[in-house]
Amino acid sequence: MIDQSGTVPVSIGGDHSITLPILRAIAGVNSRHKGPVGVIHLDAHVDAYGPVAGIKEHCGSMFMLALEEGLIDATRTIQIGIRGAMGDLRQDDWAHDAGYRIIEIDEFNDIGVDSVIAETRRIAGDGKPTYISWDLDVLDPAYAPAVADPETGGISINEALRFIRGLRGINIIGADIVCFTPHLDTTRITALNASSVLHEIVTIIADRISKNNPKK
Ligand SMILES: [Mn+2]
Repeated sequence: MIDQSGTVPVSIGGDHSITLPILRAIAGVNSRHKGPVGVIHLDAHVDAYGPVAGIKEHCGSMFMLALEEGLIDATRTIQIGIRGAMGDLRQDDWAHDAGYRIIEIDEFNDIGVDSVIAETRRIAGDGKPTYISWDLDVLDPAYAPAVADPETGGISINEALRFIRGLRGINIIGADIVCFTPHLDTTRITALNASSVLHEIVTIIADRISKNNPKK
């Protein structure tokens, strides 16, 4: 019902498992957008992992299950900032085999944020429904130490904000900002940067809506 009303859901907080029920609500065949959507996924981890301790739905499986459930379009899904410790040398194989465009942190640094923006716009497509899922651990712990799974060597907040501004015009149908752990945020820098990411995302959504609905 909320989806049918035309709502663009933007959430902040929670762990990454919240993405799957959001996508079920706004991206399934019964949704307003009627079928698989594109995803712009910022994260240190691909989160396309299989069951853990026998549990299928967990905070690192949503980009496996969402594709299996027909909620997302693999050819329109891009994962950016991937890095971090390998618990299993094959842990990212499923995401690669699925056909997601994966920009690991070394490629990000090699090509620079403007080229990452261009590649993201190419994958997302013009005017097509696209969801943003933003794990705060894509940021370097210098900018976001209070996250669930911190990984060194991430992007800067300046790169993050520039990246989001570069997405202006894309048809963003919803977004989440996840994995903030407030009790660890002793300096409040994570909250400051998370709210800045939120502000930029909401701004590009509002910009597109206002341009599509000009005042008479
Ligand atoms: Mn992560």
